[in-house]
Order: sequence, then structure tokens, then C-alpha cells
Amino acid sequence: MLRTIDLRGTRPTQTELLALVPRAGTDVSGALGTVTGLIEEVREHGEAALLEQAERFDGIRPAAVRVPETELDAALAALAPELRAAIEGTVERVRAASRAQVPEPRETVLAPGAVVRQRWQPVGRVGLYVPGGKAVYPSSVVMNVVPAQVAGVASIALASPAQREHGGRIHPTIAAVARLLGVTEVYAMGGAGAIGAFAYGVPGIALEPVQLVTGPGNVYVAAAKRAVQGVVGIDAEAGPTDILVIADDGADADLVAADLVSQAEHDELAAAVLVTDSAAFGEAVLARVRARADATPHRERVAASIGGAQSALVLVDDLAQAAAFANAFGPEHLEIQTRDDEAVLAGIENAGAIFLGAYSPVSLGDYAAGSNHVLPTGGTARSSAGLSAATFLRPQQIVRYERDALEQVAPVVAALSAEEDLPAHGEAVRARFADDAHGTGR
Ligand code: HSO
Ligand code: ZN
Repeated sequence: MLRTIDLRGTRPTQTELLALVPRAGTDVSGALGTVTGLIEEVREHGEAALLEQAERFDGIRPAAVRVPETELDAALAALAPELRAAIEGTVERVRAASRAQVPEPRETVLAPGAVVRQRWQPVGRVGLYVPGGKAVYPSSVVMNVVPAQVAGVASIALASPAQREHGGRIHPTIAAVARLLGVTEVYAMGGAGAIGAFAYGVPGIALEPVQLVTGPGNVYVAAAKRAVQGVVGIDAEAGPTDILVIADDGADADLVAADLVSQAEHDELAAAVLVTDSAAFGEAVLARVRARADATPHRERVAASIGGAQSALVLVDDLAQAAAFANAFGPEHLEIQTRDDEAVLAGIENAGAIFLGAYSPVSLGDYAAGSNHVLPTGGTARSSAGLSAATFLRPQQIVRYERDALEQVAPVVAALSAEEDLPAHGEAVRARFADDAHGTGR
């Protein structure tokens, strides 16, 4: 059950607060040695290495790494109509909300004839990793593919491990959702080898290298993403999920408990944290968490999560202290269930996504709100953001100065190039005004 961290009557410094924040320690760097070897195998032996790794880690050898389009078509045809309708509903909402994430191009005129433009250029080709194992999430396919498409990414490849229970094919719902979204370049490959294949390409099966790898995965996938960074871009190293709820005694204890249990269900290492200024309300939530945790189908996983060091009931003096704690924690998901949620929101700096009021549970955001559910974990919300169309876009600056405008700033270039002992820099500007051969009309 949630342990209690009692901050009442204390005034912790930022450093003390950070030390108090509950966290599950996951050691990505410890897996780096292993994954480097696996990536090397793929670089040397291509498809043969991927097939061998599937046999070793997934217990089955797929017929081929490239999934034939007929298999994707068949998976979509076999998708239950109600599930298909639900997925289409998610796609529609995520697509609409993602459109708002594409910034408009901008133009700054610094002086007559001195223009700096900014355009948002999509990444050309991305590789999306979709885990197998205990976490098969077709919803995550939507959350990765849709913002990439909205951003204008021209080429999207998808990888997911071969599943033993499906005869070495990828999970059929993942195949179906890929096809539904128009993604037809799909590979049955998993783990670090798959990330290596995306980063370096596999010439034998015409898998071209990508420029950006996105998607969640276990600690080996996270380590592999770290290992290939520099060769390709990555979205984030996803860790176990977390939820932090700020609630006062005006909230419904049972609903708060339901939301804590809902994310604890993901993983033994998932963090469920309640921050409240009412000890009585905290007790009421604990009682409801207990009841719900006992009754839920994944009760063992939930018990491990809420009993882990990463989960806690945090008692605070007031909601300002609650916000300070949340900012130090940097939750992936923050729920605010207080009488005046907008006032609490005003004090929040760090969170992956924020859910306001009694009718905006995190599981709404997981599936149907229209917001993205790929969010920064492990406190990384203090410095980064969740997946969005912007993840797949790069701001590019475009410069055009006319002759007079350049002449105006020539002394600036001259002074700085002299100071930095880079005379050829200054010369490149001065040469343009040295004789009339470079003058107007040329
Ligand atoms: N809550 C998870 C996403 C998810 N939930 C997928 C259900 N399926 C991390 O944001
Ligand atoms: Zn979830």
C-alpha cells in the first residue's frame, strides 16, 4: 500500500524536495553493453541476425522480417468491427488535436532587405517501435503514427516483435492498426536489434535507415535508443509510467483511487502518487485503493506498483506546497481534482499532460481525449515534452539579406571576426564591397 510522505509543517529546499520524490530506479546504462553487441550483430549479419535474435528472445523465428502486405490486409479484415470503430474514433481525435501542434511559418524583417524566415521541416523518414510482451498497445501505434503523418513525414516504418502465440507473426491488432493508418512498411523484429536495424538499415531486405526512432519499449529498447543516438534522433527513453494526483477534500475519493489503480495496472514499477492537503481525504483514498486493488484482475501488478518505493501518499500544508511537490516530481500524468483546479494549474510548471476536474481521468487521455499518450516519464517532464507533431518537425531558419542590408551590418561581422581571430569571416563580407564588380545588378 502507498507509503506516506508527510511534508506538513516543513519547508524543504529544492534539493531536499528532489531527494524526497519517490522514484523507481531503472538502470538503462547497465544494459548498454548488451545492446551494443546486439546492434553490432544486426549491422554485420542483417536479416539473419534479426531472425536469430527473434528465436533467442521471443522464442520464435518469423518466416521473414518484412511483413507481407497481404498479412496486414488480412489482419485489418479480421479486426472486430466495434474495435475498429473505437480505433477510428481515437485516430480522428488525435489527428484533430495534432493539427494544432504544427506551427505556422514565420518571417522576421530585421531591417529593409534583411529577412530571417522560419519554416518547420518534417523529418523525412521515421522508425516506430511497438513493443510486444506484456504491453501490446495498439493505441500507441495511433499515438506515434498520427502526429508523424500530421507533421508531413513522408516515410514511416514500423517494427514489432514476432509473437510466439501468433506463429511468429506480429500481434494482429498492431498489424491491423498499421494498415488502417496506411503504414505498410512493417517488420517483425524486436528489442535492441530492431532499433539497430532502423538506425543503420538492413540492405539485404531493402530496409533503409531512418532519421528518427520513436516508440516505447523495455529497458533494452531504451538502452538501444541511447546507443544509436547521434546516428539517428530519438523521441525519449521511455520508462515505467506514472500518475500524480493533486486533490483536496472536495474530490471523490473513490474516483481518485480508480485513477491511481488504473496506471498502477501497467507495470510493477509504475508510480501512483496522491498529494493532498487533507489527511482525512488521503485516508479515504487509501481505503478505496485497497478495495479496488484487491478486486482488479491485474491485482499482483497493482499491488507491486502501489507498494513500491516509487508510489506514495504525500501530505502537504496547502495546495501551493502540493504544486511545488508536483513540479519536483515532474509527473508524466498530472490530475488536478480540487475545488479551484485552474488556480492549482497556474502553479504547475512541470508535467507531461495535465488532466483537470472529475471527468478527465488519465485513461481518457490514454485512449480517447485526442491528446497524445506518449509522455515523458521518470521526471523527464521537468525538461521535455510528450510526443506531438512538433517531435517530427524541425525549425529551419532561412536567411536573405540584400546588398544594403548586408552593408549595414558589415561592421558587426568585422568586429566579431577580429575579436575571434577569424579574419576570413570578415573578409567574406568585405569582399562583397571591395570593388564594383560585386555591386548592384549582379
Ligand atoms: N498510460 C500509458 C499509455 C497507455 N495506456 C497505453 C493504455 N494503453 C502511458 O501514457
Ligand atoms: Zn495507461
